Amino acid sequence: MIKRFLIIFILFLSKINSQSIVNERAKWFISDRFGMFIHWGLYSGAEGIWKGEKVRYNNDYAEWIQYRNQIEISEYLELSKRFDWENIDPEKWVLLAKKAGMKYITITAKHHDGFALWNSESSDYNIYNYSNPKRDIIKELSLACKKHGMKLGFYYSHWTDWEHPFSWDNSKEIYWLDKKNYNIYWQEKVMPQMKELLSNYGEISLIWFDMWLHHEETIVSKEQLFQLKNLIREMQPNCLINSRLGLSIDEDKDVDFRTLGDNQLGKYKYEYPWQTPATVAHSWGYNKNENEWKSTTSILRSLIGNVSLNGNLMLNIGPTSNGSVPYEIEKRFDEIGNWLSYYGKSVYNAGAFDLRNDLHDWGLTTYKKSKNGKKYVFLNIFDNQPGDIIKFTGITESPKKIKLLSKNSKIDLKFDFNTAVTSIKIPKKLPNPYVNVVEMEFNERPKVDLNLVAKTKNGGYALNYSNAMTKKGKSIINGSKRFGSIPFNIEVKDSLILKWKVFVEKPSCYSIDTSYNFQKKITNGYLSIEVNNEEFKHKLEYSGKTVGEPNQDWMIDRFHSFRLGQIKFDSPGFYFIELKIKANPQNPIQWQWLWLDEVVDKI
Ligand code: JFZ
Repeated sequence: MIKRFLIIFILFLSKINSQSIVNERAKWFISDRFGMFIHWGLYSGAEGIWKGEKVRYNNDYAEWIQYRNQIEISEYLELSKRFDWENIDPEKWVLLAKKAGMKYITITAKHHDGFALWNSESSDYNIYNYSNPKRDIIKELSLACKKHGMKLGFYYSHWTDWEHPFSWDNSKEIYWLDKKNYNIYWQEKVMPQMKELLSNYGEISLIWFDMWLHHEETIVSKEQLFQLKNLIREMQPNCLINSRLGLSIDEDKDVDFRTLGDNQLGKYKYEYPWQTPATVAHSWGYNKNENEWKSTTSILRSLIGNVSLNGNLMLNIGPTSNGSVPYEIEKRFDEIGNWLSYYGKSVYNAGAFDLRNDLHDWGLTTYKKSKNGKKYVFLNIFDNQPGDIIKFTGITESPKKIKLLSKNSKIDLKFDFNTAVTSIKIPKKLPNPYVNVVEMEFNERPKVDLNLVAKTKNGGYALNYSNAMTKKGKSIINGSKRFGSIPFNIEVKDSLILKWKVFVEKPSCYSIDTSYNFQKKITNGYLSIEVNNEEFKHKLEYSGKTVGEPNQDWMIDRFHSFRLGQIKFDSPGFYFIELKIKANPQNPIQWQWLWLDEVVDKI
């Protein structure tokens, strides 16, 4: 009896917390970290061009060409004749994913055009009827995935469908919107097709829905979404569902992972699983005019960046009408896979470390508890010229070992631990051209000091609003404006007190600068800094004006750097730096940062 009560109680707790924790079925997802997205369909045959005209609209997604260029269905179907049905081989996509170090694949089983990539019983508008020889791409892909141990997921456009007469196809907004008819589409296409996808292709790891608005802003009803969701839970209880299903967290606490906007990388740490869908260039479907390819380095940084915040990356391929993948993608995927084969330890099964992920200027940190019980902190070094010594600030106990990961073997690195800073000696020439990885080993999750600001490579401390340990007083946060010519700043109309903590390794001397915009010439406003019981008082000065952009006539307030003085740290240790800003509502100050720069003896 008590046992049963306990179980119910635990279930209850897990229910109310479910949006903040990882669902049991999502455990693989947060361990895999890296997946492949495939956008492939009739649109791939158009290649981003229709009757000589490029896909319309500034955001020229090639898979939207039917809608953007207003193509009739009968003509759209003609695209199937451009496909090289003999040569298309989904197994190649799986092998490419494997080679790239990806652990799961999500394919557009049905995109917005409504065209199914399998032999669908509920809609003739499917690939089986328009290929020769007849193909069921989803079947073939599912078999290839099974063969190669790859997890498989389906993108399914539930909300939008440009084929079904009663579905919502964007244009119908103007002419008619009818919930009753829409439900016919739902019951005779969406539900049965989903049933097919969940019945005939083995284990499905995730369903990736694509409604980026809350259902109340659309024609889809909450009931319809629950009907769909319940079907998945019933038929494949282990299958993950993403947040673009269209229900809010209040309505459904049980979405398995959050989908960020397209190519939107993570900014914050979440415990809850999340993922960025990303492209190598711009379009998702194949677009032959694509010209801006992200570099291997940039993709690796995106992947590591997401992992350092507990997120995933699902990187897209848009194969062509002969099934091949653009060279630019293949090349990068090879390079990424090669990198992951040596450095994947810092990505797979890894996640955020306790310290702020942007604490250091050499790169980002990831953390992992290994199967052997050891705890690893990985320094993913983005800087190609980090110098002879890399400093890691914030861990307050000595690592057991530090190694540089490399292609051939791990190289033991000499290091020196001092209270809160570990100085690691690294080779002059680092082994990898993209991102290098240093591994610190601990027996237990290391203790940290969350308040510290790390010293930059060039010897200074950059102190700002976001890395302050405490903030008191009222202020307004102003994002950057006018193309960034007006920088991010903190507006103070009364008073603001910020405090930072640093660790100083040796007796040293620092100059102190601060940057702000202040537009009064006469004032009693001031700014003061207290370090080490010494106070520097600075009367706010008029910072002037400047022209926002050469040869343009817009004047902007000038943000200017002022020297406040010099400070001496006589002994190594922790120091607090406190900044007080005193202004008044008539004379506000827009403040940016403090910069403490080590004064090195001139040669
Ligand atoms: C959608 C699709 O329209 C697109 O074709 C592609 O499949 C992509 C992965 O998803 O596009 C979106 C969806 C959501 C956002 C932006 C584009 N969003 O939330 O920023």
